[in-house]
Amino acid sequence: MRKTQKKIALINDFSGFGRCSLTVSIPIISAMGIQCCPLPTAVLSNHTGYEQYFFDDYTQSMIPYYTQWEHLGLQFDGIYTGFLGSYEQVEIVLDFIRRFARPDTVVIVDPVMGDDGKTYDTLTPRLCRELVRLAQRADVLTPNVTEACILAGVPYRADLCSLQELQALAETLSGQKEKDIIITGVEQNGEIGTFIRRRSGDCEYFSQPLAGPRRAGTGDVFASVVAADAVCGRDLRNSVHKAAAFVADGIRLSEELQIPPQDGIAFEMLLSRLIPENAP
Ligand code: PXL
Repeated sequence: MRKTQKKIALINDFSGFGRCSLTVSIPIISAMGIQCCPLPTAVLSNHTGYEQYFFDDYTQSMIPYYTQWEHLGLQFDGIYTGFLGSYEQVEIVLDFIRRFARPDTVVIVDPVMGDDGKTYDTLTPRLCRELVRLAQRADVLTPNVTEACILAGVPYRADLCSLQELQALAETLSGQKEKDIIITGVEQNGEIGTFIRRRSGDCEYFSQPLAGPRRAGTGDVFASVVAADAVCGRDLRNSVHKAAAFVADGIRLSEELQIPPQDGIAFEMLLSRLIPENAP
């Protein structure tokens, strides 16, 4: 059979420091053998978890930017969306999907909204409502517990971790369109868990010991591994285990290197682990 390479559009912000969004997704997904085509939503000096940051909203540039891609006749095997800089960007992303997705294109939506029960600075109520709409379009949805609660319209609780509650949350999120839902960052008894609800309705939960304190960009590292595997049609369960193990190893290494939690996961030295065994 002829060898081909998959291509993914990454709709996310470019933060120059702090290891999140594009600076995490591009190296990880590239190491997994996929061609990455970034469409920036904003340019930041550093992510919004720091006290101060420069923020340049890219809303007005996105359509002219991808119109050129249309002239090039581009189509994508995957479209992965993360941090959006304004509520208007949701309609832009939905337009992008209409223009660049084939029927078999996998749409991965990481609904970047907040963590630990708190929302990020840039999440306005309007953006929040629009992200609920975008989440409905996903084939693969990767919220953390905070984001899952916001999307489902239920109050966040740090101890929201029973299987019944997670199942009910995921069921609400599955909405009208079948999708795989992965709820990350379920913390209980010193473990960190992941709840999976497949598009078939089958559910699964697994957890592993906490590798260290929470870090910035963890969700981006996790979703990048899952997105790369989803585009390649790999089994969801395996890729979720792979992503969780990679995040845990990254957290352990970052602790060893004494990297401040705000500066993200030092994944760079671990990238070679993600290169597929059958790589040329
Ligand atoms: O990791 C999520 C994320 C992405 N992009 C920006 C952020 C954050 C979290 O703080 O600030 C700009």
